Amino acid sequence: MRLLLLLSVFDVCWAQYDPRTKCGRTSIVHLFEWRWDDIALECERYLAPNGFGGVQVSPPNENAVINNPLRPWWERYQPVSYKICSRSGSEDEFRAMVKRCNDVGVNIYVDAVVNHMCGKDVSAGTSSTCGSYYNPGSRDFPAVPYSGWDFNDGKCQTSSGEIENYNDANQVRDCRLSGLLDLALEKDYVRSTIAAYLNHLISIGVAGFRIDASKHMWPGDMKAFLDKLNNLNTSWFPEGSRPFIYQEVIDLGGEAIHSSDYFGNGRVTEFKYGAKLGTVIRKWDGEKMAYLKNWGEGWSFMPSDKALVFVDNHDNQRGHGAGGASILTFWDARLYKMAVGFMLAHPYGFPRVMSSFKWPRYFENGKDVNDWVGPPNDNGTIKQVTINADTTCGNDWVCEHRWRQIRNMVIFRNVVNGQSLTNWWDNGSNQIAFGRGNKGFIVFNNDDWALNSNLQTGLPAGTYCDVISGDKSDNDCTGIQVHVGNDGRAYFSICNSAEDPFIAIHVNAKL
Ligand code: QV4
Ligand code: CA
Repeated sequence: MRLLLLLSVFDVCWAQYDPRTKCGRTSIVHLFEWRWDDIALECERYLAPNGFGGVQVSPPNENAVINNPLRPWWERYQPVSYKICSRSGSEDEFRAMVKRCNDVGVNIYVDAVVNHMCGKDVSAGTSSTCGSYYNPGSRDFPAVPYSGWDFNDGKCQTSSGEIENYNDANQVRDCRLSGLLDLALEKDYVRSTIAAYLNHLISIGVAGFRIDASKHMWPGDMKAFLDKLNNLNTSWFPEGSRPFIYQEVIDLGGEAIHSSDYFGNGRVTEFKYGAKLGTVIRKWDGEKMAYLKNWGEGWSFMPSDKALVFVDNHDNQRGHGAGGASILTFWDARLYKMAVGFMLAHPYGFPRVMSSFKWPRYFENGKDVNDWVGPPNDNGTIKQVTINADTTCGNDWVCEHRWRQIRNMVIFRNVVNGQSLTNWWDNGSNQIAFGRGNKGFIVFNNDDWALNSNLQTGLPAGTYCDVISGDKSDNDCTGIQVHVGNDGRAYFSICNSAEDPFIAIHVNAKL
């Protein structure tokens, strides 16, 4: 009995760090700006069958309609109310999506924008996704309701009222981030209002939250509203399940705010991950893949069980937020697949795969002047995600998560779940290989010459299908075959000019 009690306590204390994915699924995908109806379809037709654990959805609450520039993606980070009513759909459509995804074991995580409301200079009126009236000038948001009492104006010590110095923790939390009206989260009324919004989503069936701009809220204030959250809906989650929490905190070092300040509330986004991995795979600054041998805490990242990791996100794939020029995105497809493949094969952190839309990138003086462009749309209505005969997406949806190399590495991560990193090999340069116990093995060639090596895979003898160049279908491989001998060794040959210069095999892709 005592053991059971201990286990239950253990589970509770790890609860907010646990994504609570079903059936050993080990990653989530950010379906950025997708409509609720399309996400429901994707859960049923693609994400569940291919072992994705969940979806991060764009903010579902009512936001300001910005017309200059015309309907930018970032208008969804300017709340007007907590009504579930946005360009992705209505509350009914949101409810239907959550039910359909939960019913096939794909969790829904909501992007919660609760540090602020809309920009201070947005015009008053009813230009909002649900028609609610609001007046930023007088801090009046009757559809919540919030009034002047609920904002930080009096507390911020800078003359502009904006964050001016990221080395002053008080400014970072109590002043406006880019003119966004900053909520007074020390007030119980504000904490309770936010908790009510999140509890409404929990009652619908969501599994957890990405907390936007966490860096700009005091950890204690966040804990105050997080402690007010209900357990997850028992229609889909075990009794006593706590919502999964991951906090957006950009900490590349050198600032007053540290990721570790937020560890008590849940996981934290590790922005060093994508910035460093991009540098290594681009072979900038003398970095090389052989240095990935101690990837993770060895690179001064946060503890693995606190980290939410990703190669790129919706901000830094277009120059917003942090990560800089080294960030790899779908625009750099060949290197990007290697980076995402490495992330999904390596045991560090809990990974989020980015799924983007294409926009008309146009650089002037090194800056993409179209970084604001919103999702594919017809006169403001977000376009459907159409699926082509070759399973790729149409209507300018990139669907990286449907790229064979990425989809198969999501499956690889599920197959090797729980297995430690083994059999590391490298050539001292940019050819590396490693296994995950006796379940999977991966080899990369990022040098400018061929890789021809006989390596210890740790896998049982047999013929394996490479899941990067193809799939196992029926009892054949559509791509490269790898023959593992009784000694666990196999010969790998990867030409540096290969379309995808990496090979991955696992026990569920064995003939
Ligand atoms: C401008 C000026 C302000 C001025 C204001 C007057 O910059 O100085 O006071 O006008 O109204 C948009 C515009 C921005 C404009 C602002 C309105 O781009 O120019 O301010 O609206 O106030 C996204 C975009 C922002 C966008 C914001 C709100 O990235 O460009 O601002 O949405 O629409 C830091 C944070 C981190 C943050 C990151 C981008 O630590 O938390 O910056 N990342 C998250 C989200 C991100 C979102 C926000 C936070 C804000 O991932 O997508 O910003 O919710 O690193
Ligand atoms: Ca704040």
